[in-house]
Amino acid sequence: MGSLEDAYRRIEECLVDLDAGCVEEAVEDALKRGSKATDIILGPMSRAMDEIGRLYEEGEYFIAELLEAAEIFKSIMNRLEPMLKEEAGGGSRRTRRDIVIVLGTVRGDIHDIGKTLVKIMLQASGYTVIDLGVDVPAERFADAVERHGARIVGMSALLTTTMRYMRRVVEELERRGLRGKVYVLIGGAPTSPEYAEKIGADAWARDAVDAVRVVSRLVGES
Ligand code: B1M
Repeated sequence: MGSLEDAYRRIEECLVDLDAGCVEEAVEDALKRGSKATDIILGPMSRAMDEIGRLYEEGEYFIAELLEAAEIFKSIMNRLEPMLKEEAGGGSRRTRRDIVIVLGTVRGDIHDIGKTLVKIMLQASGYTVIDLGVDVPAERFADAVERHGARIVGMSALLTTTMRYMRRVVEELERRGLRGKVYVLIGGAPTSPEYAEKIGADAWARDAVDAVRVVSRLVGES
């Protein structure tokens, strides 16, 4: 038996233990108990990744464990993707395909789980997302903005060392006379609203759900 809270606790524990089968079972259990997919991903799954990061810092886990955790996270994200999309799209089937968002993890950084979640949610909300992947240099961001006539550039960074590169992208957009044409949105654990302001970005989003809210505000739909 047990409650939804128990299922969430199990998801977190099983992911920290890197037990893929156990995570899958606990996720199915949480769904049966009525959980939203978004709550699973942004709740216990993300908390487990924070704990895994802490264990890495303490020298208990190594890169191999981080990679394993990332694989488990991605397989659950794939399993839940249709539900995540349904939840992000809500009842509205409004199409905003003409609004293009260029998205990527900045140069030097290969963390892609958070960025992929942001992509899933934005696509589900009807936007066209051009995903440039990871380790993206400023020139590629700017090229994509020009080529696709993007309204928004979304940058992700998970490292304190790579978040600095976001400023370089803003500068490249300025250099090409594009800065007035696009909004710049940033996100990722080490970033903050203050940091966004400091580097001349327009907005910061805490997570993938918040990113949808912020984009909608930027393009004047809410
Ligand atoms: Co790395 N790593 N990692 N890692 N890793 C962190 C980030 C770290 C915090 C772990 C730790 O020490 N506690 C630490 C960074 C320390 C720091 O700079 N402050 C770290 C380190 C040090 C490193 C390496 C340097 C280790 C090494 O090689 N010595 C190395 C760097 C590689 C590189 O990028 N050049 C490295 C490598 C890796 C792996 C490749 C092994 C793997 C990533 C695999 C992959 O992504 N495909 C990995 C992992 C898994 C992590 C942790 C454990 C988990 C990251 C994750 O996926 N979280 C991470 C610890 C942690 O995050 N607490 C850690 C889940 C995901 C859903 O959350 O990505 O935060 P997140 O995204 C959120 C929000 O941040 C936000 O929304 C998302 C959804 O809610 N968001 C946005 C993100 N982008 C957004 C964009 C937006 C809006 C919101 O708009 C555009």
